[in-house]
Amino acid sequence: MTKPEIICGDITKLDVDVIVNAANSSLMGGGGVDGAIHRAAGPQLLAECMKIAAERRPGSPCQAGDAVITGAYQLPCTYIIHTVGPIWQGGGQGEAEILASCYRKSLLLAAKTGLTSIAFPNISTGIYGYPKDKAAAVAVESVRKTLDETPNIQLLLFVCFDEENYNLYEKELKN
Ligand code: AR6
Repeated sequence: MTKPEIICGDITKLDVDVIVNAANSSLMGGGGVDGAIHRAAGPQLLAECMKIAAERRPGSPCQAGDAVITGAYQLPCTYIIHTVGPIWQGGGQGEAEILASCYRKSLLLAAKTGLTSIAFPNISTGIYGYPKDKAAAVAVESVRKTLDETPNIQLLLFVCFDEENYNLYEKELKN
């Protein structure tokens, strides 16, 4: 079975089949990794997101824990999966289940699309305030469980933007 790997760096630079975006429910872009992805992909990405949003639930086109796929336009990868992580509210509002669902649904969507390589950022650990140690544990557990069901996925990267996250993932993956 594929073993998740970790790297440090900017997810927008990766030449994998699909990178995952830590988006918000509007799918209209934002700060953090979402802003970096939209800037690097170019305005056609927002145009596709607007089209998807118009076809889905008004006001909240992508619920927390859900995932949608688009093209990647100017990025070196081929697709982008946009998933919406939970906003940390202390841990009693189902945050762990929602975060696990982001990783699981993104991976299943990549596999269903026939893709073989995927890169994840550390969803919810920036603007959404999820404690990094807890988020790393949820992410690793969720992808390990889901990889059993996605034999076509040959490369899964956790892309860490800071050393703290890199060290936390390194520890989790050793367990
Ligand atoms: N490559 C890889 N990781 C990155 C990059 C990058 N280029 N830039 C930031 N990160 P965040 P969230 C890391 O805040 O917490 C947006 O406004 C960052 O260091 O991007 O899920 C959305 O529209 C952190 O570890 O996403 C939502 O409104 C991780 O990516 C909201 O932020 C996630 O941080 C989502 O918040």
